[in-house]
Amino acid sequence: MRTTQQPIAPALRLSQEVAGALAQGSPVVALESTIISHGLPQPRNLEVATELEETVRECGAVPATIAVLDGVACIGLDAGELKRVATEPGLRKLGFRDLPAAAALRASGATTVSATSFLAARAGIRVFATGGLGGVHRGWTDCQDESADIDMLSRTRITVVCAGVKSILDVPATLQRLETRGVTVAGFRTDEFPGFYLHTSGERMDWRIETADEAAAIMRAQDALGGPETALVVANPVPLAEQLDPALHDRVLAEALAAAEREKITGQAITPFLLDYLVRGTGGASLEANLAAVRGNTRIAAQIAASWSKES
Ligand code: PSU
Ligand code: MN
Repeated sequence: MRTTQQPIAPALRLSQEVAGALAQGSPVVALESTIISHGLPQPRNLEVATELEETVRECGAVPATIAVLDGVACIGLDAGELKRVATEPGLRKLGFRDLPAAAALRASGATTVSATSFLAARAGIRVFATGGLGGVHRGWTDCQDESADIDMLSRTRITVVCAGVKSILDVPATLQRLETRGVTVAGFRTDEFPGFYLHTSGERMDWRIETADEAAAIMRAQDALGGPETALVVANPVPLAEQLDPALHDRVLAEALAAAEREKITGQAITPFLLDYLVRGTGGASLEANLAAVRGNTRIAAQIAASWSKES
């Protein structure tokens, strides 16, 4: 495992707490920042960012929220830096491909799943919690929008705990792509792939695990087998009681997709646009479901990180 004693690219800055935990082999959970800056409305976003870090701590692990500030990839943020991510106007959304430009041009930005996975793995962090992965957008035959999240997970040794992929996407197509790209997917106490705001997407999964220890065992098997450095996706559904009403979800999502087409929203802007439309169109109910999902994922990620550090 990489520790602070080993050289780390100068463009990466580990907080003292994260560096210390990694050096001791203590559990660390990476958290992404795009969900804070582009996925959740202010001022709730800062409260949530703080709460998620607390949740990781309560579960006995060290949180490492990741973002790029003035060109420096920061692994672990202090309170002031977290506030910057939550409130700075015009903060960029950075996928993996944006990292070199942001570093060279001293830009600041929140990191998506692709950029966060890369930076976390680079820093020696193995477990990462988010809400929902990016994936294949609907209407892919017209516009080939597939999130860079998928490509990065196909070549990064990281475990990402998520509530599936965002339901604004083409979920079956995304599952196909994860299969093609060799990304291991396991349901956490479920046989059905979660639907982000919804408990289930209706799609079946091939593997089901019941415990954090089983996730850690899969991670050890990944390493023992060798081969391409692929990720493990642990798909953990939002509890039924906290999911968004499926009928409301379907109705508002159809409106949101139509609005995005009408307003010609494409590229990086499409996901934040749809998530924001859902929040407003459901009177905030989608936000509560999204938060319930992220909270659950964060707890499971901390448990997996604990099991991983105990036995590796
Ligand atoms: N999960 C959430 N909200 C979000 C995201 C994930 O609950 O906003 C972010 C992640 O950073 C993910 C990104 O990588 O959305 C996907 O964006 P795109 O479709 O442009 O790749
Ligand atoms: Mn995209």
